[in-house]
Formats: sequence, structure tokens, C-alpha cells
Amino acid sequence: MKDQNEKQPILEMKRRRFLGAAAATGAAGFAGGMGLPKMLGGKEALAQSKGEEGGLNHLVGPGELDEYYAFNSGGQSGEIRIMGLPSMREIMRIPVFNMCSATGWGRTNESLEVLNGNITPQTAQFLKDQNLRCMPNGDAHHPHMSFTDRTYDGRYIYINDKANNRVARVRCDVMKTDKIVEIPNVAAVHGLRPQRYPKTGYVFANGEHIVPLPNDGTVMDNHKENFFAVYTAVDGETMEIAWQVKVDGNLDNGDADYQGKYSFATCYNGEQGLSLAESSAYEQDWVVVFNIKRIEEAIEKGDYEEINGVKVVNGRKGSPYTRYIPVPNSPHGCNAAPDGIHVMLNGKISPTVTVLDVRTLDDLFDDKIEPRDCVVAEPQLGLGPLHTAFDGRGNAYTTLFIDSQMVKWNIDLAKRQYAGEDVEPVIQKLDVHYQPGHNHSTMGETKDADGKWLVSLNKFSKDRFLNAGPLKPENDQLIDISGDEMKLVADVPSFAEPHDMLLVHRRFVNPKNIWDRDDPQWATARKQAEADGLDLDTANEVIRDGNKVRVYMTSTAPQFGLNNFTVNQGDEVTVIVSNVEVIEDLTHGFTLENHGIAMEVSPGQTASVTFVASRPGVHWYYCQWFCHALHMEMSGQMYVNPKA
Ligand code: CUK
Ligand code: CUA
Repeated sequence: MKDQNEKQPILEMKRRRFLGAAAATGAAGFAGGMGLPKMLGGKEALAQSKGEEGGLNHLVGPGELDEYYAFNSGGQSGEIRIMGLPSMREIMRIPVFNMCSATGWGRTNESLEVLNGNITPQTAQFLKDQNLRCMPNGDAHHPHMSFTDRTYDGRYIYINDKANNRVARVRCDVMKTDKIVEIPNVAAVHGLRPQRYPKTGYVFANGEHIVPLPNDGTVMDNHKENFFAVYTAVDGETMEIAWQVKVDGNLDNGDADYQGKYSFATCYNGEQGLSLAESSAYEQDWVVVFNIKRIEEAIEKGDYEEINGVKVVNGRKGSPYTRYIPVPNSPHGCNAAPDGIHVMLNGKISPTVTVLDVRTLDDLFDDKIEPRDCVVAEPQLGLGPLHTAFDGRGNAYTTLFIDSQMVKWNIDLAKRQYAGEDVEPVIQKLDVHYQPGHNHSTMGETKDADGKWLVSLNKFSKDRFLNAGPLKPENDQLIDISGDEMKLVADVPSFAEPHDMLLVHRRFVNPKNIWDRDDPQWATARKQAEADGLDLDTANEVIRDGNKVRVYMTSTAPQFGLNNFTVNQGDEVTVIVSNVEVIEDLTHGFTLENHGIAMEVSPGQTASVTFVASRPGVHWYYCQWFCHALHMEMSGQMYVNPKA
């Protein structure tokens, strides 16, 4: 039998040829006069040097800590994963739009409060009709941290759910999701970006697919006239919807400027089509520029319609609130450079990236210049440019989906070429494996872009890992960009399907080790305990309230505060467990056998779950987090008396 994991000799050869070509391109770039200084100097460079090869060391030894946090979107798995960079070790998972067997996310009362806390009445009714406690899935694409003054502030991470039109927020002090808002009047919330200045502020969310407004069955026909994509500003503090803007075409990705004045969304399907043929007929689509101040003024003076309780401003072509800048057909990624000036619109179908200068936008909105006058460069980079990242030294790194390459290019050279000079902006092309979507550089979407590492999030891994069957992982590749040349240093598989990654220096992130006992995450349980005359920290008691039974218990290794409790068949039972440990890493759990119930109860945390006791008999509960030498003994019994 052939070893399926053995490398194919032909592929190997091909790869070597590609690498050769990439190196040649790089050399040509340098010959053009692009000698860029190395980032690191002195001690740090020495410490991180690998010796003969130079560059950064990506190996992090046992007991050593990574320099960066990576927050990786979990794609259609609906979660966020915390990784360390450069080791690329997965450190933790944060359940967001998914249901989690380990932590009980999607099952505990606290998580259901977050998941269902701000959904539309239509969705609430839908869940009821389907016998669902919450939406069981999500398609998470774009994690971004909150900003203060153009850099990360370590407060929150926001992420979109394309599948069910939601925006979620993760608290970085405990790394748990604390708010989710469902956005009405849109279909497929895709692009997501927080405001950078003065702070977040707004979180901008793109509705991708065009739908009738309102989408309730009253209008179903004539999609060219009646279907719209809608742009939403969510208030990042309250997680309520601030306003929406109705636009022409499908909104794809977006970004915000560094000045707090404008935001952007790439737009495809200017044709307002409903099929592939229809939606790629034109030669050009556009980027929509949103004038934040003018939109706020429109809301103030009442120039909006209210649809499903949201103020919707008309931002279609010709509106004073938006401008439509033509770019080649079907653009994709939208990335503002850390220089605070340039915004990249990645061509996808076109081999180009279109570069805007934000300093031209005041004139554009005052109708002093034409939309295309805002374009200051449009370099030819290769096939399938999807997303662009930055090193803070004037260079951009664009993923080429079709070419399976990362292309490094210089923004200034691209502008000079666009102005007519005979220069080549492309510095180097590096093969990646294979078909990259997003890329992200360390601190690259902030004014503190430090140009050390770049991750290429590749959609295909093919032969790069042990064969795990027909479903292959994605391949997240780590690239050292600290020097003149990009160097590929690691392949890391990932499960369905990280679209985007946030790379933040660890100095911005400072989570707690133990929950505050009065954390708002279980405010409802605390209030109920108070109403029952109990203190969550000490209560080990069963409260009967008609056929509702509340079971309070503490957990300290290796014991639950209640060794057993008794309820009657048909009772609605709520079990509230408080972990009153004050030692870090001493997590307990509560798993109730035969009931589909398991919840995480970390140090200082209270978690609760409600169910109907429909199975007479004796059911054990146990702690599922290994917490003590007598962890196996950390258990108890629920007695359910049969109906008389
Ligand atoms: S999109 Cu996935 S590769 Cu949703 Cu950010 Cu471009
Ligand atoms: Cu507590 Cu295991």
C-alpha cells in the first residue's frame, strides 16, 4: 500500500521551482533600490537571532511565554481561538456563536442570556417554533479589538456572525462573550470593523446580501428596485444599534479610518443581481465611503426611516451621506494602513489593489473632485488579491488567492508608479500553501504596527499535514517579516475555518486569574439568590417555589456543597453552582448525567442551568474538570421522585 502521507516527488520539484521564481522577483525588487532597514537592533536582535539564517526565532521553549496573542476566528465553528505567537500554540477557545460541550455555552442560563439577550422578536418566535434554546451555529469571520486613539486598548474583541446576522463582544478581562446583538434589516453580517479614533465607539458591520426592506414577506419581487444591503453602526459600549445606512450593491469587507471621520465598505454586485452571472456582469463595482458626521446629523435632524425599530438613513448613490468610488469588479478586502492615510481595496478578480488617500475625502464630499481622484495607486500584484496587511515601515503584504502567494510591495513606490514613474512596487513574492484568504501582521491594523510577524491564513492545506481524511484542515502559516525578505517559518493546521486573525502584543492584554465574585455575568443568579434570602458564596440549599426548585451549592475541591438533593418528576429545576475557590486554575465543573448538562465553573464563577426533571430515579452529578487527587469523588446525586 502506498503511504498517503508521503510527499509526491513532482509536487516537491514544482515547489522548488516556484521558490526559485519568488526569490528572483525579490532580487529584482531590491535591485530597484529598495534597501529597507531591519527592525530589530541590539540585544533583542541578538537574542532572537537564529544564527546563520538571521531573522526572528519562532520557537518558544517549555515554560516560555509568547510575545503576542493571536485571536483567531473560528469560522463556521462559531468560536474564537486564542493562540500564542510566534509559537502558534492554541491556548484557549472562547465559545461565541457555537454551543460548547465542555463549558456549557448555549446551555447555561448565563450563556443563554448573552445569546438571546438582544434578538429580534421574529428570531425569538422562530426559536420557539423550532424548539431551540438558541441559534446553534454561527459563522465567525472578523475578530477585531476595541481601540483607543488608533491602537488596541485591551477592553473587548468584536466578531461577526455571517450566518445569523449577529455581532458579539468578548470581554478581554475574562475572555468570555458578554453581549451579542442581532442586527435587523440585513442579511449576512460580514465585514466588521471597530472605529479607531477617538475610540470604539462604533463597530461597523456590513450586511452582505441584498434583501427586501423590511424582509417580512410583504415585498418579494423586483429585486433590482426593492432589495438592499444595509450598513450598520453598533455602539461598542452598549452593544445597541446606533443607526443603519441603506446602500446600492452587496457590502463585503470594511474598515474605518484613523481620524474618526470616514468608514469604508467594498461593494460587489453593483448589478443588484441574485445569481453569479447577474452579479459579475459589470466591469466595475465600488467602495462606499460613509461620512460618519453627516450620518449622525441626518439622525439628529430626522432624515431617516424607521424600520424594525432602527433608524435607517438612505445612503444610495447620490445621497449626501455616502460616496461611491469606482474600483475594478468584485473587490474584496478593505484595509486601512497604519500610516493613517492609505486605504487598500483588494481586487479579487482584478490583479490589482486600489489605494485611496483619505486626505482627499473632504473634497470628494464637497463635490470638488471626482471619485476616482481619491485613488493614488493601483499596483498590479498578481492573481486574486484578497487582503492586505502592513509592517509599519511603508510596506504592504497582499494575499494572492489564485497564485497562492504573499506579495510584499511598497506603498510609496506604487504611488510613484501610478504617477507615471518607471518603478516597480513589488518587492518579493513568497509561495504559501495554499490559496490564502486573510493575512494579518503583528499590531498591523494599529498605529503601533511593528512589522515582526505575518500570518497567512490559507484555505487549502492539501499535502502539508498528515492526511486526516477528505476534510482537510486550513493552514495558518507564520512568516517572519522583520527583515528585508519574508521568511516562511511554520505551518499550523486549523479547523473550520479561521478567516481572520487579530495579532496583539501581550502588553495590551491583561486577563484576570480569578473572577470577581460580583461579576455582572451572573447578575441574574445573584438577584435570585438575594430574593431567596441567600448569599451565593455560602448557600447550600434547596428552595422550593411551587413546582420551581432552585438548588444552590458551592464547590471547593474536592466537594460540592450539597452531596445530594431531591426533586419531584415534572419540577422545573435550576441548579446554581458557585466556585468559591480563591486559587487560580482551580476550575470545577458540574455535569449532570443523562440530562445533557455540563458547565464550567472557574475560580470565583457562578454558573446555573435550568431543566425539567422528567426522569425519575437517581442521577449522579460530578465535577468534570480535574481539580484534586479526589476529583473522581467530587460528585453527588439528584433524586427524582416519580409522579404519585
Ligand atoms: S472574508 Cu474570508 S477570506 Cu469573510 Cu474576511 Cu476574505
Ligand atoms: Cu472539582 Cu474536579
